[in-house]
Amino acid sequence: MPKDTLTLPTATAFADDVLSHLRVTLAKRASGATRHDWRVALSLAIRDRVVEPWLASVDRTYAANGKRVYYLSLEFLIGRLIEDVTINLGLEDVAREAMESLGQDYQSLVAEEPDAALGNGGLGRLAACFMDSLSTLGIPAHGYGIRYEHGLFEQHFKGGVQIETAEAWLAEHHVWEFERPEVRYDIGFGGHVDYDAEGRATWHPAEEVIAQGYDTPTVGWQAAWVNTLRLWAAKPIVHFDLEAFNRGDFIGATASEALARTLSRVLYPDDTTEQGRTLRLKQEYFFVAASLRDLLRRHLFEGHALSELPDHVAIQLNDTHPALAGPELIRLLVDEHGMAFAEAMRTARACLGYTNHTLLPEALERWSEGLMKQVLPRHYAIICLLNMESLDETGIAILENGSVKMGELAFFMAHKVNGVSALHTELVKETLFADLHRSYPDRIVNQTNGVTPRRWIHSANPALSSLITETIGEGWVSDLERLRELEPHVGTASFDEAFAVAKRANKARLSDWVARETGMALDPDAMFDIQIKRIHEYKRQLLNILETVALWNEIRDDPNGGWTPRVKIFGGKAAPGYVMAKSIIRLINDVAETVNADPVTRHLLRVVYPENYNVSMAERLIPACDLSEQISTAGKEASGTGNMKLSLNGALTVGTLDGANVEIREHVGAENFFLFGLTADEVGARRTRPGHARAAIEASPRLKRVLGQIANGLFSGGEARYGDILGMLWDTDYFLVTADFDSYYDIQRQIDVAYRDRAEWTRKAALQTARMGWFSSDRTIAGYAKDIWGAKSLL
Ligand code: 26Q
Repeated sequence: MPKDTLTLPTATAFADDVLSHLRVTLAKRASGATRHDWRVALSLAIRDRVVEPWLASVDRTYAANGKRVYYLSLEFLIGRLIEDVTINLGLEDVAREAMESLGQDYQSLVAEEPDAALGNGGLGRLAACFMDSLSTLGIPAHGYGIRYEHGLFEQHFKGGVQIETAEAWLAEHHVWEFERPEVRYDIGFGGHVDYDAEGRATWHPAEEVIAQGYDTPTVGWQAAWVNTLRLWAAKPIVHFDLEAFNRGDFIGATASEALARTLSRVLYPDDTTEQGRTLRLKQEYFFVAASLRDLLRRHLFEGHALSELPDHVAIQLNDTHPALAGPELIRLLVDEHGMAFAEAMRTARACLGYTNHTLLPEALERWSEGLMKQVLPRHYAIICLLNMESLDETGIAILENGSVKMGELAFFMAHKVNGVSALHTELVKETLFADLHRSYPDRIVNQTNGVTPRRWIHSANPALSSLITETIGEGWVSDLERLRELEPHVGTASFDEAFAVAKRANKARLSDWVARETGMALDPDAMFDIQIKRIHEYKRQLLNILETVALWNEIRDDPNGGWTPRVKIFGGKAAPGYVMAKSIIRLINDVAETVNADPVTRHLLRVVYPENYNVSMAERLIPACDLSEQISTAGKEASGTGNMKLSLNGALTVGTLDGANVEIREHVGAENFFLFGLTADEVGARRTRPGHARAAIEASPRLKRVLGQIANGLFSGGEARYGDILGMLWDTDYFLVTADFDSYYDIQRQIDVAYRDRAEWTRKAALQTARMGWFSSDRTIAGYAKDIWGAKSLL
């Protein structure tokens, strides 16, 4: 890597770069510049320094003539970029000083950048961490996705109820992307298929749009390598059909425009609404088709034969959302390049890998055969052939009851299928794909998730990061297992005190923010107990808030009982169509209002639920956490990645034996993990016991009292507002909130006691950081590269 690109400019030189962009790019004088102008000029000055290492990485990739990784994902939950890129460039001190010299507050400018929220949650954020690690490891890679005009909706609370408004990150110029007007592909939909005398198929789509590429560089640690995130925007095929317009055909003139405008308009917040499902299928095909054509063009441009595709191309499918890549790659090879079907199938399979992220039946994608045939007639025919191949090879169908099972399709078309934690992978083998696993016993592998240390500790937690560097030196940011070197220091007075000071400072900083945002004053010495993630029944925010009410009751019964002061912090959005999740949000807000107003308990218990949880809020909350809530029904959380970020930053976990919690507990030590609840096996057995929920409530006076208070409207001004939640808990309780309640309440009281021994708690907290190094996404990506992709680092 050309070292000179990392040579840092002086603050004066960098300030000149910023001023130059202000004048030359934005045509503004410093005297007339808005804060937005300053931020754009700063970003461009930073971006300038990415270009050389980026071009150098491209050159080296072509020269090496090896394998490229293509990560296909409908979501990339990136967050803000100024700080991320600055830190990877080692430029943060220079940039800060330069902006101060220009009379601008660097920190607040950085905080005004809108989040790129092109994802819903874990799956999307994982894709962003993976891009970071691919670059840090120097593995040539492209991320491919959609350039949504509107990312995940913004969440507001009105009377405690979630209201959604459109997010508009592209409303202002997005400085990090490079528009590529020359990278365009026509993408077709609908129509019919013709066959010639040799049985060769030609698809004649009824409508077409253009996919146009926009590239964002993804900068690795110290800019030693830079990869590309290429996002596709839909554009109309003809800007305007003047002829049709002149004929008076005003509708026809805009048909392609209408489709193009909607295709990349908005990120789907979930799969709970039937509405707009056709559009979702079109989005999936749109970005898969553009990406495959792009990578085939590159492959052929390099002079390789199509039979060599698997030597140069590894395509990873982030869940089934891009599973049409299988049939589309076969279509391109057979229909457009004349390859025989059997060879095309073998070739495609050798390129493809599929990552499963969920066992929840409702989250498994199925498309009706009718819709598939209508939107993608040629692909439907190919899927029918694959269905026959699958039945022949394994006896397992891809088509069932009139629908295309995307999981089975992805599995059949991939040479490797992976789960995202050890437990999840075993459950994938035993349940979801048990039959397929018997037919292909070597296909399923595990790759436990990880998180990028650059964003999730080095950048988000400067206080802890400095302490680590002072203690073990540089190097740990790109080699996180070196955190183990902290262990001999843990338990020494000087290190533990410094660790406690850093945590206390982070909590004070969060308290200031909460005061600004909500007007509520928090005590930074209270335990900060945090649950941040999408709101879902299986994640059991309900269990947490019911326990909060039970605790409130006990404190009121005995206000001088030596209670440990706690702040319960919630963050997360519910899918707009997910009625029960929205009800849970309202209950949390209702409980917060009552509890926070109680003069008897307010110094001992607070409930905080800031609006609009996103990546940037996560970066604020995670460094300030004492207790991390990972309390999903065992067997339901595929992995979790928030659990890793919180523990890495020195939070202790209260959790079930679910997802990656199992492995986190193994790494940090069982004595440093607060375990409770039924195991995945026990959950299965309990659920089938008739009347299990009613029996559990009757057996727990504490829980019954809480449910009675909710039923009586104690938190809703006397109004019966929560019949849905109460009915669900008494009669079904699929996620076993009632079964785990007592176990959860009891462990929380043990946690209260543990927190009061401040020295011992700090020691355990520091051990988390020292022992969590394995959960770096660098380790995860190295695993994919070795076990699935056969890809090499070019560093
Ligand atoms: C499907 C069909 C139609 C519309 C939307 C969807 C859809 C969208 C997003 C289905 C699923 C998702 C997201 C899933 C997800 O985030 N899963 C999480 O992935 C993380 C990374 O592996 C894991 O850590 C989490 O455990 C898992 O829940």
